[in-house]
Amino acid sequence: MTSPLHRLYSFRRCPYAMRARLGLLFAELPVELREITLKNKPEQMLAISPKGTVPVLQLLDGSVIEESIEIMMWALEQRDSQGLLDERVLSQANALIEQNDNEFKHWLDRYKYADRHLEMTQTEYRQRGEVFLQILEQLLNKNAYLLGDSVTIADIGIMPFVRQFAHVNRDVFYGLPYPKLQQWLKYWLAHPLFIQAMTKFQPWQEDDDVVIFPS
Ligand SMILES: N[C@@H](CCC(=O)N[C@@H](CS)C(=O)NCC(=O)O)C(=O)O
Repeated sequence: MTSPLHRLYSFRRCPYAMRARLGLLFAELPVELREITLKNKPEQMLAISPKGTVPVLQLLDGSVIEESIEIMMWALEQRDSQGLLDERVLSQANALIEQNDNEFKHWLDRYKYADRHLEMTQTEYRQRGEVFLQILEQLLNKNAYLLGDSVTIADIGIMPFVRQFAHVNRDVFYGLPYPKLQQWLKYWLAHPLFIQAMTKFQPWQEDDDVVIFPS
């Protein structure tokens, strides 16, 4: 008999869910994973988190964490052998993640779906997004990671969104004058924990056996 685990509702391609999975992996905290599709959310997930976004972490004590940043924080508060929550940079990390989620994500969505937002051209949307990329490039000019010589919550919290931006058009992205950021992204794309975070799972169905992540 294996003991029960905390349960994560996740969606492989969602950048918020990616950061939550990365947080759990860095915390070395296995969970029961329920892969969902956004078009067909399980009623069990909606019952505990009616706002209907992923990721959602249901703890064994029944409490629910339904914001990706809080899932990362909670996981790393359990175990943080690599110091991702380094107190010296935590407020800076939070500010950078907030800027990612509030400003950069706004322009990223419009850059990605420019055909649905005709107020500006795709190039203009990309350039608005690049303001944040320039901030990241400046930080990476100083250090290998965003906030110093070692990984922090800022790197794993922001990386999935830069990946999404890059993947709108890889040729364009790798042609931009952000060599440090390009190197940083490539490092993360090849990182064993990111590769693990991107494992494919079939959408969960009620009668399925428990899926453990990482498997
Ligand atoms: N603030 C939330 C945002 C999560 C979010 O928006 N996730 C998207 C998928 S990437 C979602 O579930 N959207 C609901 C939908 O499209 O129905 C968090 O950080 O966890």
